[in-house]
Amino acid sequence: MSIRKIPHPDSGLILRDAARRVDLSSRRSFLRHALGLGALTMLTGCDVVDGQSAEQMLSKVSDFNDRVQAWLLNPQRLAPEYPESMITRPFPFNSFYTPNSADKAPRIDPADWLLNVTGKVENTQDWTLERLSSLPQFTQITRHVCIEGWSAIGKFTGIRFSDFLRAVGADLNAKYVTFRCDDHYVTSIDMASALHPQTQLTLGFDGGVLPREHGFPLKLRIPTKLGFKNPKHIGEIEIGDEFTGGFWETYGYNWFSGL
Ligand SMILES: Nc1nc2c(c(=O)[nH]1)N[C@H]1C(S)=C(S)[C@@H](COP(=O)(O)O)O[C@H]1N2
Ligand SMILES: [Mo]
Repeated sequence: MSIRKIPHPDSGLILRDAARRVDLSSRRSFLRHALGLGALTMLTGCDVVDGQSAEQMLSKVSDFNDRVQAWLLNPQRLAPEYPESMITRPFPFNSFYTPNSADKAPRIDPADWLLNVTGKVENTQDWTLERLSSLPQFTQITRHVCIEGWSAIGKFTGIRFSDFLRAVGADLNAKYVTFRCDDHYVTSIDMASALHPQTQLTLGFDGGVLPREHGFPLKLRIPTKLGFKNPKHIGEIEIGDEFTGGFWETYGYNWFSGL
């Protein structure tokens, strides 16, 4: 099956049409409805570009259904990782503000920048970029899937978010982690997803410093969730039990949006 970087803009319709023709059990159609196209793309590694690739994607899900089910039910399930040769360059830019232009991304002076940690944590001391950069880091190459119909593979370097939560003495039994960004974007995730081993507090991109348009100085890279659950330019991380939702979530996007 060919892997294309930019899915067809009509991929949702193509997939639905193909699903009508492919005979799926109710369990499989549950998977299809519960996951949606973005998650199916992450799961199967294929993008829908035409009717044939949509059918191939669905039959791939059917063929490996039991494996997929086991994977779905495993709280430690991993998003696929990719070789260097598959990195998408240039990596697309996206934002909630209009015009949707990288020129509008906030300009942050690293010397002035502080990360606030609030809510159910033992240590609410602010983090400078220097102190944050001294924590151990790892690199992973994963696919970012945007709900608007594109996906791209990128290389991200940063701190395992579970290590950061432990470093600040976060209450790991709290329900939610909320991210407030310096362009006023907001999103939040559940604690299980926050503790997932691939969830990363990202400082580096493609071997260099995280570029301004991709979230300088700090973003959350969470490859088990859709693109809008990956906040850029993070200024505050809050741990708490109150549901805080997020920007796109108030427009009806599914809050969990992940695997
Ligand atoms: N602060 C902030 N984070 C954000 C957004 C945004 O507008 N502001 N857009 C989200 C969406 S919808 C996507 S697809 C990705 C885009 O990230 P990129 O520009 O690095 O590709 O960022 C997500 N995080
Ligand atoms: Mo997105």
